[in-house]
Amino acid sequence: MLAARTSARRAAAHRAAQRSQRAVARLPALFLLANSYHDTHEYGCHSPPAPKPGPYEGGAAQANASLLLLANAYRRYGHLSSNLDPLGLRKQEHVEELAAGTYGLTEDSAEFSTKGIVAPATGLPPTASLREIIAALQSIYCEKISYEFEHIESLAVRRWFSDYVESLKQQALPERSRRHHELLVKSEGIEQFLQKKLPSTKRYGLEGSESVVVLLDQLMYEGAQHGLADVVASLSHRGRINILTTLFGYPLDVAMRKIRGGSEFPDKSPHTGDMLVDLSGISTLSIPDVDMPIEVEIAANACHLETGTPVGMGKSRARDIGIARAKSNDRHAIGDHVLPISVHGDSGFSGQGIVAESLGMSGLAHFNNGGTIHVVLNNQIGYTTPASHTRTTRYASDIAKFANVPVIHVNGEDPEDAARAARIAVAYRQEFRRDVVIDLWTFRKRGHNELDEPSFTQPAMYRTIAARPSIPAAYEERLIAAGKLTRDEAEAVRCQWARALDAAFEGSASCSPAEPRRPHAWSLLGAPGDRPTEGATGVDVDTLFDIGVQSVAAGEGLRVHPRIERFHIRPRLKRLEEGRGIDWATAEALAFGSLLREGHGVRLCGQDVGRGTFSQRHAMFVCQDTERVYVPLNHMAPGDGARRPGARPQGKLEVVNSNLCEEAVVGFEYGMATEDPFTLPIWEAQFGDFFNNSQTLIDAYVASGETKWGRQNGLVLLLPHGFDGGGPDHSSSRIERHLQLSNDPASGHAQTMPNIHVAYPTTPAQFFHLLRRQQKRNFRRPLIVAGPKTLLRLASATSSLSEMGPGTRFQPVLDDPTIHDPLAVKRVMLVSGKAYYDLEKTRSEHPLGAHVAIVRIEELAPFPRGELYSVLEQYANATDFVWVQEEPRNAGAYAFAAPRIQQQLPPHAELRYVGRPEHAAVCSGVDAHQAAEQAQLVQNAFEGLRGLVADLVIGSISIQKPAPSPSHQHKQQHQQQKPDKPIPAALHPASVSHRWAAGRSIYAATQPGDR
Ligand SMILES: Cc1ncc(C[n+]2csc(CCOP(=O)(O)OP(=O)(O)O)c2C)c(N)n1
Repeated sequence: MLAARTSARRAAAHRAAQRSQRAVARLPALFLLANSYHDTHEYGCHSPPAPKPGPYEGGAAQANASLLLLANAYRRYGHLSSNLDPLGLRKQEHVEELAAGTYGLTEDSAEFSTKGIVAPATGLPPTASLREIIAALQSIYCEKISYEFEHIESLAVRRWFSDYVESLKQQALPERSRRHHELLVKSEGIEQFLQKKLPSTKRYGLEGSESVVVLLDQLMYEGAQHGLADVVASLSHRGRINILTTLFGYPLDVAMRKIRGGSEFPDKSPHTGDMLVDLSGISTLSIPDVDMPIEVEIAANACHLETGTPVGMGKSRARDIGIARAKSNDRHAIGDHVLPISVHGDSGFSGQGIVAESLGMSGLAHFNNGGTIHVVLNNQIGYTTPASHTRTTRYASDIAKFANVPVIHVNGEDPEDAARAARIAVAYRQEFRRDVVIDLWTFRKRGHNELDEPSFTQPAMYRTIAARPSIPAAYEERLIAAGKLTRDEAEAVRCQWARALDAAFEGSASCSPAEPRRPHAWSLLGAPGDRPTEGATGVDVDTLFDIGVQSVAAGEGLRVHPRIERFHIRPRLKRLEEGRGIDWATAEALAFGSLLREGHGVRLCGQDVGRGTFSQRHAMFVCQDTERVYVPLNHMAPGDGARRPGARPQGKLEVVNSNLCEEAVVGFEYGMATEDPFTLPIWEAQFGDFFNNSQTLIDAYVASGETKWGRQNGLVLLLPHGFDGGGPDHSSSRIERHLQLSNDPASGHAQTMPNIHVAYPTTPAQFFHLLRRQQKRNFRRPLIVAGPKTLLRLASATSSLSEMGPGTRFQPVLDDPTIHDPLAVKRVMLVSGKAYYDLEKTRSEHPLGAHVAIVRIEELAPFPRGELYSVLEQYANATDFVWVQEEPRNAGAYAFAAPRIQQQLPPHAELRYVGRPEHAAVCSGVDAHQAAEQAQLVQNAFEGLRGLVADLVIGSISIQKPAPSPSHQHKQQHQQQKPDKPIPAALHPASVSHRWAAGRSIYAATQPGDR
């Protein structure tokens, strides 16, 4: 009955797919839709339409062409003549282009019409003298705030910018000077307090740059005026502790506890914490003059400068989309809900390539977050290196210009100017949903840290700094002089803050930090410390069939490339029909599709992932007539589960063909992964080894983020791996490096909190389960997969649908399925990944093949001790255990796996190595050499079998029982838990052992001690 229903459903699904393909063939190109995949709001890329310039009011300007040239020169070059340096060391320049005479204009020229020359709201009358016009342009473009926007291609954007800033002077900004004053007092106060109490602590203080606190506060204020109640900020080290406590609500007592050497986590927390200058957190702020609470997350970041930039950008994108989803905001445009802010140092911003990478992708579909506001905290020095040596360019911010990003330069001397810069930046961001940079010029009062002596290297600069009042003090005096504040009021603010600091210092000795708050969606998963749970990941076979068919169903009117039809669609349908021969790409599609059906999202990102590096995936079809992009899995009919009460709506597959970049992209994906646990986040390297361009992100975020910061992430790194003639730099995903990141203890004790999974699966079904397991458990953990290349099309590397069916799950160790008599096995080959298929082929043709078991370790970290033990114990007569790998000995999994395997072997057995010797390059770049090496290593793996098999007979004659070695005791305990199982002979030292000759192993029957 069931079988009949199943086959009827299969037939129906198949017919539907065929119908849709026939429909495609019939449809004339005329009916085809425009390409909308990349900019639909469901992927958060619904941006406002490209700006168009308004009508040109140039009638009068044409009459005054010289005057227009002058006005435009101010827009382009005004910044060169502006007053940006609070130290006064950088002098305002004389700029030829800003001289009226350059355009033949003289002081006594007649009155000019200002229409079409400057923005109407400049405050200039309709006609004005040259002197008045120049004065207005000077005050707009050449004072303590100036701009660079003339490099932007769009005339509409340039015109918007000049109109906005030319009108701003006339706008009465909301009076917030008391708020600015309070923040400056706090910012200065905490530095002075810490300098007095803990003078030997390196805090990388904010003195000299306090106005950044005002700037950030004003950004949030301005954002709130646009309805932005969420902020995701990434900060640099400079003044971080100051900014966190004075502005972002980080508990003062916890900060003091940390400064005094304590942890930012509760006492028994498993998290190890981070440096003082990398603290992070989530808080809800109540900001004066803002009538809604603001949710702020300071994203966790590593000390590696600027690596937090793309992380924050990714996080804010995921949060923005998440909020829109939660609010069922169908008209959501990216950036509607979240204000992303990124604070940088001047040397870091200009020096670190990841900044350019991040800016370069900021405007791309699938990476857009609605615009990040970048603040360059430009204290004009990096460590001991002056600005003149940190960059070739004039400004620290210059790198932003290549990405069409406008720059607002502002002198940090006057916090009111900083606030003004914030207003412009937020207005721009809201108008165009693009990044913008504020270059805030400040200084650094002390050394790089408080223990450094800055005058060793910058004596003149530091004489100037010592001679000037602090920025907060100077501002206070100005406010008092202007009658906006009394001395008593200023003193009251100071005293109140001093009391708070004293109390926090006292309290820091006994305070107990709370577990860090988690982004909202994470509360649906297990809390830290909860028991990890995970179950079977198999899926009903009919459902898989249905998903598989739909994964290649082209949309109406879409003409698929005939070769895709022939080599991808038809074979997939045929294999699904047969229920076997399922290849990797199909298994992957089944994993994706089943997760989507269950309400998870999937984001697949990397270079050319839509088609797949090896032209295997075709997750997106491109219409051959219109180039319309179509992702079949996003058009699946809902499954039965969708009808269940409370079922989540079907998820979406976001296929992200990224720009040619690894570091910032991995950072971005990590940021998204830490925000949204219900989207499977995958980054695929074009070839496995290209991951190492993003090594910092993998070391310091993906692999260690949970340990340091208590923030989980389930990022999957798919790294094509395998020695198949691709050359030294296309062959290895450097498994050894990922294994080195694993916290799996070599001691053999199970790790309660593994930090990453590293897998090298050999079948599509295993890959399917690995992907599904990521989402189907109550926690999230990174997964690094050494992925297939040649295996993608290897007929023997396929699976049946039933291997993905109900009750099935990922197997960390795959026993040899061909062994009928385990006691006949003399040699156990242990292998991970692709080499299995070479060995298996040789073994199947070898006359003594029945005496060799090939055991696959599919998951290397955490190391599957128990599973391996259970497999090995069957091979009671095996005396020869060989690790076989195609990587050189100084690479691959050998160094990691060998000691862990050794613990599972009989006491006198020693794991042998067969593989390439140590080598500097991954492998030979000469195809013939590489192929010969590969053949040789397989041959080596089968050497000496004859002698071993002879041992089988001798070994069965005499078996002695030795005293258990300490390393073997836990195995015996393991045995004791299963009293009815006979102790296998292989666990006792056989009377047979190996003898090693120079450089080569020889196998012979020997007595113990004869080695
Ligand atoms: C990738 C990286 N390289 C080097 C360092 C060491 N380092 C820490 S701060 C710093 C100077 C940073 O200067 P800048 O970006 O101008 O920030 P500032 O300290 O002046 O605020 C350096 C070189 C680092 N943390 N990360």
